[in-house]
Amino acid sequence: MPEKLRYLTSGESHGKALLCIIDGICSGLSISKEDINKDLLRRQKGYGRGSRMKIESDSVQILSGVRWGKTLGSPIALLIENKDWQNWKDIMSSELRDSRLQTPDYRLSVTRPRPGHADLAGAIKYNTHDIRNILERSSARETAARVAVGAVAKKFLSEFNIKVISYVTEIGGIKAQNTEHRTQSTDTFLSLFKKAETSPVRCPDKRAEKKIINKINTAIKRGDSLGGIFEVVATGVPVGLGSYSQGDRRLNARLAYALMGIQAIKGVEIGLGFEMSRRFGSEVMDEIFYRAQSTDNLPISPLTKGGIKEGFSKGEMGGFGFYRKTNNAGGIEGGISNGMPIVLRAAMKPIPTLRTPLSSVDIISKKSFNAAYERSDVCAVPAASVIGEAVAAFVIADSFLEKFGGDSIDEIKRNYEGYLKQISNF
Ligand code: EPS
Repeated sequence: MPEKLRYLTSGESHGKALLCIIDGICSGLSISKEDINKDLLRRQKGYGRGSRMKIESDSVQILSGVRWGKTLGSPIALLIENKDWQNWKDIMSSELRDSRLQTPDYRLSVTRPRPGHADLAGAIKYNTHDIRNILERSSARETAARVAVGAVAKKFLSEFNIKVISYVTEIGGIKAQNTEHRTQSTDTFLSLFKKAETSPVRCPDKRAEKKIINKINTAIKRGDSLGGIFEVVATGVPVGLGSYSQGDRRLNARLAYALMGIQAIKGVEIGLGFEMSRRFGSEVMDEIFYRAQSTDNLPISPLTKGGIKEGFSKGEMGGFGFYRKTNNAGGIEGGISNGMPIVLRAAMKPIPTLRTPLSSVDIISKKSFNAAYERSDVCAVPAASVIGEAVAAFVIADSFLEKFGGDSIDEIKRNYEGYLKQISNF
């Protein structure tokens, strides 16, 4: 997969900290801890989160790659402490300090795999009879690090008026009614986002929000869990990111890959998605129109001079030149961004850690038992939607750099301005 930007995360759920290194961010980009912390906080919110979130208050330490508030062009290392580590110091110690741990003692091990988790497949694969060795890293705690990475990518994209936003469209089968937006503009997406930001379940529809909270309450009472669907939208993305030339260069493929890499994601759609397969071709293609230079006095974005009203994507109504009235394609045609908002949707399964007993088999005794666990999130779809923003922002920043790459933010801006000038004359 072509990459200008790379990152890796490390860290266990109850280990000392989460770490990540981002490689490939240009020099001269302003970045602060607050830019990252605000997304870390957004990820921790959401009605239905468990008691772990009362322990953690995620905050980033910037270990390298930034000096006096600006990136150096060198790798950026970020660290987020796990506050809960204090309660797990012995269990998660890297040292064999406790003599009881010198020889396998299954009383200290997790031997009961939870259905739906990585527990059993992971234990068999990594040849361990202590499932803790598996669940610590397969845990979604790791996503805090990815959100930190995404916040850096978003900061980079913001220099080019690109925003990556999200909201929840459905939880436990209850659908938001106002998110049918295939023909809607950037402004509508931004207003859905604004509503979601003040909703405890990131749902822009108040009536659905109420029903969703009731359903989560039912799940809490039952010791059960719920999944759902969220939408990630990128606005202001120029025409021309990604390519049809190879499968792994297709922007849609890269975005789907990134979203599917989030824990518990079971499906991804772009634009009208699966629904497209049910209709005639004439009903789903986004027809192309052209409007000559506008005479009205539209405020013009400095980065898109040559024809786009502020807040609109190139290719949308609101400026002049080529435009479409619909966006069934979700902003990507032939693996290339087409200037319309990029619309992605991901489905999250219900969290598999349940208080409700489910059948499983102990990996030591081989006896059946009914799994029941005390501490867990009941619904983490709102958090997943923030994580979706992060991974999508990273892919878009990477594709952007692939096209306009440079070593400093000024160089990239010059390259981008040149391209915008070129396409404004197309
Ligand atoms: C998770 C289980 C829970 C979640 C955790 C993900 O943690 P614990 O087992 O400590 O109660 O709270 O999510 C986070 C810690 C987080 O920061 O999102 C799991 O098994 O995936």
